[in-house]
Amino acid sequence: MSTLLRQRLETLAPQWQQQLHTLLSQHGNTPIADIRIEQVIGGMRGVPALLCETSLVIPTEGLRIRNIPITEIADRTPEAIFWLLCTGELPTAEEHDSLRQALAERATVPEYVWNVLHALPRDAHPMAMLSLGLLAMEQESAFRRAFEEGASRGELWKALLEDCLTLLGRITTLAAGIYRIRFSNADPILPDLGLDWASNFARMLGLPDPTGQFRDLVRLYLVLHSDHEGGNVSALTGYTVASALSDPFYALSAGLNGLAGPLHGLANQECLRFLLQTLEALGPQPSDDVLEQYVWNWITSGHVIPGYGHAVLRVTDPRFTIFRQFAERYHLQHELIALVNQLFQIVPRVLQRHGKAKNPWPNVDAISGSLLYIYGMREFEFYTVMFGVSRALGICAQILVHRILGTPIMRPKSLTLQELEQMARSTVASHT
Ligand code: HAX
Repeated sequence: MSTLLRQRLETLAPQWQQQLHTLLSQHGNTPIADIRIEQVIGGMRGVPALLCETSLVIPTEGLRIRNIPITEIADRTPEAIFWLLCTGELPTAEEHDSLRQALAERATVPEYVWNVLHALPRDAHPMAMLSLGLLAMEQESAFRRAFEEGASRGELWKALLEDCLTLLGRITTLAAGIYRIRFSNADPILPDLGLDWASNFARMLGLPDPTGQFRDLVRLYLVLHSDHEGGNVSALTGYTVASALSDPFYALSAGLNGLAGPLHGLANQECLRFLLQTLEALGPQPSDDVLEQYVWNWITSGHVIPGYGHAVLRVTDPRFTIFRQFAERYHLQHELIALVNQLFQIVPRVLQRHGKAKNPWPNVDAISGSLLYIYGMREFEFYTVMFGVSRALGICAQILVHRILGTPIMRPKSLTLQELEQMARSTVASHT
């Protein structure tokens, strides 16, 4: 057990609970928003209806983790980010090392999990393998055991933290093992308990990395994808499942199932497919005019441009910019990076001309897959697993904070189309 993280949270928990209690007792009935019918039907877009302490996405700026812009902490380790997500503070060196050690101690994946994965069809999707591998370990849940043994509601978060550390400790070994089983028919590489989370993950993937640049990319990747406030499909799913007091194994597995959708985490896989198809169709270094026409044809034939647009962001995703800076720093000369940069000049203009997408700018997926590809990870069905390993940090931190705050089971009110029509009529009548 990372006693330091638990100790810090034991100090912070009463302060957060008091803050929540005061807000509810003073303003519990204060309305904060009107909701339009198009929002009810449109995936609750823009409805401020969720509590999320770990991060927020400012439409005109991008991700902030615990109110720190991602651009200021992109050089940190995933351990530091997880500590920050959970506590709202960056860890001291001692705290950081205790968390690193706690994750390393838990990095061994039990044999029965590998047996489950080996029993799957050869062409199982790596995301299905990841989700299943996590779920297979559910019977080890400390949270479920604590609940069954009658732990008080106020104490449950401690067992939940224990599960989160188990899940995070193991997920890198599991994901790297899936990469090797699925694509090379090779055995998983055992974790090196002396390494940090990202270095171990990079090492267990087994790709050649003579310069250490791939390890640096993996570390950055794990930091940048860790959290994106509470309303995205994976975080919201994880939170919803955990709100029923289903344990973190269920919640994380469910959240990652949502990440596996092409409009969400699978977009990086789709994005790379799009880039490679474009290169195949047009050859390297197409002219701007040729590329613009190609993009236009792509959109007008009913496809989306993967890696562009966002439900919340209205500017270039800073995580895209950070990845571009990584490519510049390491002088990556590759036709994919050239195409990513050329598309960045062209796609926003085309999307604006097309006139549908509310945000014509690139999101993180517009480049992330290209970097993995250049460093030798060519199996783009695996890219969402990379994303999932990172997003596990955010999902775990979010459900942990919710359990500390003791928020109740999720239960928004749903409405039928007929009820909405009636509500619309009575609102219109009251205004005339
Ligand atoms: N290319 C073409 N059309 C696009 C588009 C794109 N990149 N982005 C949005 N549009 C279209 C939508 O399909 C929609 O068309 P319809 O009205 O015909 O359905 C219209 O523009 C309005 O959409 P929006 O309000 O701007 O966007 P949404 O909030 O509905 O959806 C998405 C946001 C990210 C799903 C969307 O922009 C998209 O499909 N982008 C491509 C896929 C992608 O990059 N997904 C990853 C997003 C980041 C993420 O979650 N990563 O995990």
